[in-house]
Amino acid sequence: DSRHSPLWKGLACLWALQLPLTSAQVAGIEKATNDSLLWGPYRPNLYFGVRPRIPKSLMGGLMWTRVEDYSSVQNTFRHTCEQHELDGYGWDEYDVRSGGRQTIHDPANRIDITTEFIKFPGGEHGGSWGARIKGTPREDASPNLRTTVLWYNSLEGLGSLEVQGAKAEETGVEGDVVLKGQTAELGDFQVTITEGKGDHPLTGHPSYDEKPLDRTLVHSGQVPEDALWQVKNLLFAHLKGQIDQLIPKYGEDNPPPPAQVYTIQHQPSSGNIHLVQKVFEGPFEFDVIFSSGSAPTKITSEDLTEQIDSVTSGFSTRFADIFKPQAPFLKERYEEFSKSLFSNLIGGIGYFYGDSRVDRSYDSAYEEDSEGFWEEAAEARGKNQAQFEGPSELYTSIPSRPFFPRGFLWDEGFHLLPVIDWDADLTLDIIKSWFKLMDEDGWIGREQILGAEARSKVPEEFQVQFPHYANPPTLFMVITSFLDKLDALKTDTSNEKLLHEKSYFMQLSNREAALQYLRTLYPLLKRHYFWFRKTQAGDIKSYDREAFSTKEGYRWRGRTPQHILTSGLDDYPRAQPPHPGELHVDLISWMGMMTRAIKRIAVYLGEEDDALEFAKYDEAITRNIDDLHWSDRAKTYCDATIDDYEEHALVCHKGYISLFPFLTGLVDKDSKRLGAVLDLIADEEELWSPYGLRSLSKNDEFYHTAEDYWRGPIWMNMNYLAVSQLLNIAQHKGPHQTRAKTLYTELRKNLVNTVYESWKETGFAWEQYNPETGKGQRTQHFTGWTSLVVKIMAMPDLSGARVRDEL
Ligand code: 6A9
Repeated sequence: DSRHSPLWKGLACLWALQLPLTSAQVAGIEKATNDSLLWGPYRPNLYFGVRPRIPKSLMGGLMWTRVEDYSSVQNTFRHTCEQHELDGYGWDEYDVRSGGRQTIHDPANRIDITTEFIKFPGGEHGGSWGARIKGTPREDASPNLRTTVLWYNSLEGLGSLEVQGAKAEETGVEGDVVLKGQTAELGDFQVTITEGKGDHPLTGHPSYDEKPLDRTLVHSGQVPEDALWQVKNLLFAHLKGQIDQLIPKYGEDNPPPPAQVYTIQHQPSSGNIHLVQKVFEGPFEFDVIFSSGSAPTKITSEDLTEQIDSVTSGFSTRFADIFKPQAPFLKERYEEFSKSLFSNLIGGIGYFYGDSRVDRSYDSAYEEDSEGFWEEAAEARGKNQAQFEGPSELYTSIPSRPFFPRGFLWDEGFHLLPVIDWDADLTLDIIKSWFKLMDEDGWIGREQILGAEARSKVPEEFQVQFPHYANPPTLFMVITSFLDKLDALKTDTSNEKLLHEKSYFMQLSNREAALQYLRTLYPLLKRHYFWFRKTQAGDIKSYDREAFSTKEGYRWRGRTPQHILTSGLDDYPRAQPPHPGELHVDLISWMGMMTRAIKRIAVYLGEEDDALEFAKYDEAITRNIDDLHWSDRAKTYCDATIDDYEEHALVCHKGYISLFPFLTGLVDKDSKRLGAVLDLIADEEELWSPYGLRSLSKNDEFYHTAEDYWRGPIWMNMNYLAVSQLLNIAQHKGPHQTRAKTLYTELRKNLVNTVYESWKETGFAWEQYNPETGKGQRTQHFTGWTSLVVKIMAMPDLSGARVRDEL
């Protein structure tokens, strides 16, 4: 386990002494950090797919199906994650540095598959890894369940890959299959697909002599690079060719059994794709081992066995230290649940590379400054002025493996809040990756659909990104969390929790390294910040003088009458009809959060002039949130617009939007508005439900109407912000402390129960939860921000109960 290697130990000592590192030591740290992140299941759109963080390189993937009849195979051949075909799957345990275990429950194929993935550091090229693939027939499987399993490796870019030793004249490979390869980044390497364990069907059919199923079949090919990701189509085309030969040979009356029919032709050679097929009867197990040529030793199956145990126990200890669920969630089952959610979040991290579509026409309709602007903008979008840009790369976690296996900007800020507690260096790397996507103006695209494989999942009309459209700047919350950790370490070096985490906290454990990181990032953060200020500025001429003088008012660009997708709360009700003089209270709140974050970094870096400038904006934003957005009548924060009389009018739809100043930390514990905010939260006729806070008040005319996406259902990202703010108020003396404590305790319990109950019942985390029943709904296996319950469970119990009602 890399954490116990001498390098890590040495670093821990240096940390303890707080010695400044030499530049050679820093380089060593960086190499170790990068190396341990090179490989991973970074193709999260697949049930199991491995690749390095290299644009064009070696990829691997797994496919399987039951082969007991001729017809079902087409529908049960597993490769890409799809909704509603499995009874639950995902990582039970996963750590990006060392590996973990995934289980897949596949009822139609009557089998459970586990994929264990383990990393082995060493050598000059990012180390080696091993994967153990196991199949266990389910209870309803026939005793001789027949399963076809394929592992494939493909190679993009320069380099070579070829099968060692195997001959096309033979009927298949006995023993292990070995692929030898070489690329500039990976050096020389070898991939071994072991013979493994398990019985093979003895079909008795004459075709068996041609292809005895106790041999491993290998088919190598050379295909255009852009076809490589469509490996299942390639396979099906090839299988069809095989079937077309087999059936006439043996006649309709005596066809070979399906297990025989659905086999590839044994044709091992060199090429950019290699399919390796095994056919099993009953349970099975085999390993795929990638050995880096420059690593000191070759990895064996025994090494893999040993490491699987050590990684598992290491994970559990560390998990308990960092995320141990607090009362009332003390039963074992909550820890298992928490581990699974967190592992799926971190095991869902992917590396994406490819071109993307952007409309940089700067069409004048995109100024959105006239009445009816949304119609003109829609027309401009319809002109298809998008171009291909890039290719670019992105290292990110994703909202959902089956449905949205790609990067989403504002989702990522939420994903990284648990991740930074576990691995700060990883988190900082992901943030860097996102900021590398920023253009010269300071824009980052909301949805990152990189490459043809990613695009294949998105209807044409949603593929294009627009450089005047924003999305909430949640990455700044993560940077704030990083600063919190730096501060905590400075004042409390004995903090057990932080000490345990430190081996993954190079940037934290060395102040110089942290400063260097922030210094490099700071200009990018500034550019992004000023891009927001400029492009999303509101037109506040018509509002009152005081507010006007500071100009702090903001409007999301890209709205239509029914949607503001850019805000992230797609169909939440807003002013009608849209107006260019509209001001959005969620956006000014995000601007406030972002201003405070960047101000804090400026202070940290000694950028005093900047800090003063940001302090000015901070003050003005805080004031304008009240001046422009507080409704005395509705006793809540509201969007603003210009009404028929050309006057400032508030548009109040109570729900998440009304809470935004509070959710982003801008309502102080002593604020005279806080009481009303808590009233709204606590009111069962409005936002409070036994399952969490509703996105829209039950009393709102649009509650539960139309798409009903952000019009009532319960979302974990917003609830996480609410419960965090309640905790903050509950922990400090103030007029609302006691009430905040009660609300915090209840909300925390409700949220955890909701996600837990649905998970227990369905095997999945969900995109949102029904406000009437608490049931998970919309996207299944939504392991993105729903995983925030991991942090919610780890929050302190403030109930003060001495004898607890344990759940
Ligand atoms: C459209 C359909 C196969 C919608 O979690 C990602 C986003 C959030 O950022 C946003 O706040 N989700 C939320 O309102 C999902 C968006 C998916 C758009 C994909 C194409 C794919 O069809």
